[in-house]
Amino acid sequence: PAPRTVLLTGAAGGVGTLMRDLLPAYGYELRLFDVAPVDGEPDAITADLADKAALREAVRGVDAIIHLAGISLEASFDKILRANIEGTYNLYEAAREEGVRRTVFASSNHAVGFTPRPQGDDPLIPVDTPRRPDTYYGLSKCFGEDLAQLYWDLHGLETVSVRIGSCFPEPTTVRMLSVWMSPEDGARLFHAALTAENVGHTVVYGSSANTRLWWDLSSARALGYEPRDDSEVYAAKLVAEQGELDPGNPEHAHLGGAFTTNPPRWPH
Ligand code: NAI
Ligand code: 15L
Repeated sequence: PAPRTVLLTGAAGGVGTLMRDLLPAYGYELRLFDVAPVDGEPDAITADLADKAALREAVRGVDAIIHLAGISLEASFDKILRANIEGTYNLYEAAREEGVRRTVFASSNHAVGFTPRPQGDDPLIPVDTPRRPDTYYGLSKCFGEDLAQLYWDLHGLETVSVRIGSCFPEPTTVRMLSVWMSPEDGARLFHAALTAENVGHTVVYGSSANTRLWWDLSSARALGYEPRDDSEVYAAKLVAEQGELDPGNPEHAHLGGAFTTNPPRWPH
């Protein structure tokens, strides 16, 4: 049966807030989890991914998990280790103990951020391109994908790892014209990832059907995902303001953009 009750970790964050608005229309009842309070949601669970007892209680009885919580930019290895590596392990252990059989893991393009970006007629980047993390942050997403594979092979827990490009209401840079995932397409993709059958551990890129796309969406489409948005409607304005990407600029040479040169840092 299709999942109905879904634990949303990272519910207070940017993507979490967008998905709280969009996913209920697909019929999901969301249980919310975040270390930060969730605005206007007194029933949200306020706890850290380090709190194993809170996690165990949070996953009890849910049909599936969307795991967004964690540090979403570059930070010291110690911080990444605690929140993203140990935190994701703690969540999967809780899911195993409570028998939650499907997770959607928010991976990131930064797991493969040092992959040269396609130019001209170059082929799109496939999901099985070698991992080339651009930061400790990207490295933690590689760990999450491998943990998901292990928990499928060893314990039969299924995961769709979504290497999200940039999920924001609108693209704000020329790079984002290639990697943008509209919030509405994000909800379509998470819904497909929650409901597709026999996913084992599947890795997909998460973006809209952008004219300037850099990677191959076929594994996402195979789940039933049909993106409807294309960032190209924002292209004229952004290119007029910022110019086209300069292939001679190291920041623009790889998928990860500024994460490969001067990564934005977690402020907390
Ligand atoms: P965000 O930084 O806005 O939200 C992350 C949330 O996780 C925050 O509300 C924070 O309080 C919570 N959190 C952090 N550490 C925690 C811990 N130890 N225990 C419990 N909660 C904790 O990030 P955003 O943009 O919403 O991203 C969500 C997820 O998607 C992240 O895992 C991020 O790495 C991933 N992602 C997002 C992309 C995007 O375009 N927004 C692109 C690629 C991946
Ligand atoms: C990410 O992984 C970050 O969490 C998000 O804030 C954006 O920077 C995004 O990648 C991106 O590559 O634009």
